[in-house]
Amino acid sequence: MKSLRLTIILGAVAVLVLTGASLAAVALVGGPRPRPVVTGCSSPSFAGTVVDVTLADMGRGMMTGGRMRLVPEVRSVPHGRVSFVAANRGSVPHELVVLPLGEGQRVGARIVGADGRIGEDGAAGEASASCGEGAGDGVLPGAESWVTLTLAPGRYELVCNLPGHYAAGMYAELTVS
Ligand SMILES: [Cu+2]
Repeated sequence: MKSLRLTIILGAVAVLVLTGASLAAVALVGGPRPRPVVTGCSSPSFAGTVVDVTLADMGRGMMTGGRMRLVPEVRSVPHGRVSFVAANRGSVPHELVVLPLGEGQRVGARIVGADGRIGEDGAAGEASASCGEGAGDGVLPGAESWVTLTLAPGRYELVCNLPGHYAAGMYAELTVS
């Protein structure tokens, strides 16, 4: 009897272990894939005007609903050479695109296409390379991207144009005086 009880206990332990292992396997294989996170990557230092831009979201699995943010550290800069440093503090890839604003045009008012993106015609430039300068495949969480542009006086809209991100709130105005 004693050995039978021991066998039952061992069997129960084995079932628990196997259940735990299969749950862990499901966590690894199924569900949202963990995004690569880059740490320790930062831009070089720039002479002249620098605009730090924070790219953020409210967490994994969130795509729309106005809960993504693009926040420049300053609202206005002098014209000429301006370096943008876009830091992704969110959990999904983001980017920074600099678009001129027309007379009377307001930020957040561009037409979003069926692909979830806005038009980028006339863009002054972008920072969308993880740990790099200029255009790329998107800035991974934890990474920075940077670009130096020569901007004429005017109003500009800073956006993230990954699908759905503009509609989710990733735009901000920057005045170049
Ligand atoms: Cu984004």
